[in-house]
Amino acid sequence: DKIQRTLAMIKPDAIDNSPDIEKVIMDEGFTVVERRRVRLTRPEAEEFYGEHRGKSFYSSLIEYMTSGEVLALILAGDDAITHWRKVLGPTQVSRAREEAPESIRARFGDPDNDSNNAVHGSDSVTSAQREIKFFFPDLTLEPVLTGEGAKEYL
Ligand code: DAT
Ligand code: MG
Repeated sequence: DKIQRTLAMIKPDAIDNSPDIEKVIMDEGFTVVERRRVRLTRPEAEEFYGEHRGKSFYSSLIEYMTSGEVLALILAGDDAITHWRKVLGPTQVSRAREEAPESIRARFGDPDNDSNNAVHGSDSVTSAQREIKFFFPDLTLEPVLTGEGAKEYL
């Protein structure tokens, strides 16, 4: 068990559902540390999803991610990175509906478009650090405190 921070993002197709999604965030026991609503430019979206450059879906993903505002949230909580990924559900909405019907992607994503899956979550400590810095470059975060004294997991 470790306190972590992770980067959550509500994507353009789900921004109108952000109150319902934020209710899930609260009910799951996350603390919202920071929030920012922003429209990504093309270069910003390309940087954020840089690991997918060259893939078949890359250009439509960038198109979609710049089509409207997103809501970026820093979430904190016990094992926040894994916990949030579990609450999201599988990447593919059609799969999420089969395997995790209560998940956010199953409830709010588009089963006919694999890019429009409503929400993002960091997949590791390294990507959480990078993605938090991407959306909140000016933020200096205090180390997360644990039972064994001050220790920064993220
Ligand atoms: P995740 O967001 O679950 O970490 P990922 O990192 O593999 O998934 O992909 C990033 C985003 O790209 C994903 O949320 C939606 C989009 N995407 C992934 N695979 C896709 C595909 N086969 N077709 C269209 N969009 C896709
Ligand atoms: Mg990913």
